Amino acid sequence: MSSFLSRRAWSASAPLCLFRSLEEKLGLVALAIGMIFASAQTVFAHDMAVGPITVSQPWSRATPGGAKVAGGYLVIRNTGDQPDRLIAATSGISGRTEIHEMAVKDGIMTMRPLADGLTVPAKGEVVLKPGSYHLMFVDLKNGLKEGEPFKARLTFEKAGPIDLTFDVRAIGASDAGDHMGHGKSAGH
Ligand SMILES: [Cu+2]
Repeated sequence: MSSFLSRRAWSASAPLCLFRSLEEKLGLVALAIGMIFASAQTVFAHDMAVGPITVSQPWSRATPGGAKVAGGYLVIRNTGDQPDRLIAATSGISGRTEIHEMAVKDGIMTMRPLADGLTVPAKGEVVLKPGSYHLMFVDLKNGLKEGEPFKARLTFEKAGPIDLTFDVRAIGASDAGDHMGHGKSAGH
């Protein structure tokens, strides 16, 4: 820090061209830092768009040994004037991929497949998250490991297919409602 301050003091008394050169260097450093952050966001966010539909932050979590199901979470935004509908999902990691909702029934949190898909309102969004709407990867071929992303495809009734990369977070990236609901679903 002290060397930086003395350098600033030195350059202030130096010819203008030297001072400008230092400013340009600082500017380049700032640009480089900005580019690192921008590319990091691109790598981690995995936002994808098709038509008026944008899907952001797809994530799942690592599964304990022998687990046969995993949840998938993301945000779907629709900037269009018409509602659209998520009608199907597929992934290489599972035998099938379902669209689920969770609800309290007779005081117990349960989940069920949405036979008609999930509507995304015009100029609106739907959040798939633990304890709420989610994708369910059923009949997992291998366990999911933290830090090992996987690909999946969502299909919208109007916008069509959209390919996504899901980040896999730690097993602990969970909430109680979600965990309980999956435990109850012996049918899976
Ligand atoms: Cu489910």
